[in-house]
Amino acid sequence: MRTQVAIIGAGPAGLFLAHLLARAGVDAVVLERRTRDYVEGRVRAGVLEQGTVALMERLGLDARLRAEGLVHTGTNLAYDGEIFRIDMAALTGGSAVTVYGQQEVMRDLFDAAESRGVRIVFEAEDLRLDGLTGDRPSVAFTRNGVAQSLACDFVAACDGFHGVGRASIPADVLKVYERVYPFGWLGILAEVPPVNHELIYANHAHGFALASMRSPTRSRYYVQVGLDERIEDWSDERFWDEVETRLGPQASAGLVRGPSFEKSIAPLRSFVAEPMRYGRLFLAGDAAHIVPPTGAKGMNLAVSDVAMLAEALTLHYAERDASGLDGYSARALARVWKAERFSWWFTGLTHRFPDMDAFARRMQVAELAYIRGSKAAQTAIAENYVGLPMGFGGEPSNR
Ligand code: RFL
Ligand code: PHB
Repeated sequence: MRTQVAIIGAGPAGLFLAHLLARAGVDAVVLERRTRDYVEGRVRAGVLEQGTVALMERLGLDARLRAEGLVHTGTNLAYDGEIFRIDMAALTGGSAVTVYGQQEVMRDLFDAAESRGVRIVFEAEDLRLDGLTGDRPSVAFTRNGVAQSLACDFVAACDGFHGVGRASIPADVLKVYERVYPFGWLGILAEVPPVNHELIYANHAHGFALASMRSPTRSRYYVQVGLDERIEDWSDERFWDEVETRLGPQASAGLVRGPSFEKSIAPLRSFVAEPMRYGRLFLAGDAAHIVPPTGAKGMNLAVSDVAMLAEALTLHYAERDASGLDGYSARALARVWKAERFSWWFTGLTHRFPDMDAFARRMQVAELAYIRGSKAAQTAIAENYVGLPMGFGGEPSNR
């Protein structure tokens, strides 16, 4: 088999890249280890930046998003029983985020794949990358026990944090920056109406809580838990009690409880690998960087990476101009680091750290009180939360 761009991984990074390349007439094949059902079934991101929405629109994949996505012009912070709203639209000249689950995004991308000529090979196992520093890289894999090889010009590693892409780069070439947080998020989905029409991020002495949603009838809640916590010890009742306590009486007024149908714990990490290129291999999305979910940035960063990578590959094939590919890593990382900073900062503002003393907690509360009274501070949050520019057309140009 031969193609121009071998894409490893059919998550958001891989599939957005495949659609962008198909639209530009660049030949690509996506190799995914799992099945479509598995990839689509993973409950993950919920908040789309305006740039991600703009990209869905550019690809003509926004019909369901427009019909079912929930546009949020504001978000809310709660602490010590108080709650206040950040009017993102007013502070950013009209920008907003859209609540539309990663599962829905994946479904839209998969549904349109065949008619757009996006080729995906599922259950491609034991993948190995060869010849990355030469002119003729290739990807070896097995499918149904049969060894296969895909020759290509470039490899795009969109294979997530545990993928083979980053692992194929010699350790002395990569510089890794990492912070592992001493807690995780326990999240549930429940078929109950959300407690509020917008998200609520809560800082409580017990720890962080987040009230989010997937639709007017489906809620997503998270509470910060220690890394030693076990899901079995969290009955629904215990979870709801904790959410109610942490949101506080004002924010939790009207909380509707119900049985959870998904419950999982995710650890929190900040991670960046530099550079995002090695020879003919390019890293994109979680393969190159991880953010704690507090800023709702992970999937959106995967999208901004591949928007830049698609542009660079298109320039290469259309005009034999390598400047985009040569500049990709630096350009992508410039945006990645800003999202890393916001996600790290917002995590520090809202979570309880094990080594926190009374002073440190007072500092958090003082910062929240300051934000509550400061338009400048709220503007800084709003412009980061709706998403810094992704660097392609179709976005509001107010930032
Ligand atoms: P993915 O989604 O991990 O996809 C990688 C794909 O590569 C495949 N793969 C391989 N295929 C072939 N051979 C191999 N050797 C392979 N190794 C791996 C995998 O099977 C998989 O299909 O990475 P990608 O595309 O970079 O996308 C990243 C996003 O999925 C991730 O950043 C977000 O889910 C993060 N995230 C959030 N992001 C947001 O933008 N907004 C949010 O509100 C948000 N909330 C969240 C989140 C992530 C969470 N968890 C569970 C980590 C909330 C949570 C709880
Ligand atoms: C979600 O709805 O899953 C969600 C929302 C906001 C975040 C993280 C996750 O910051």
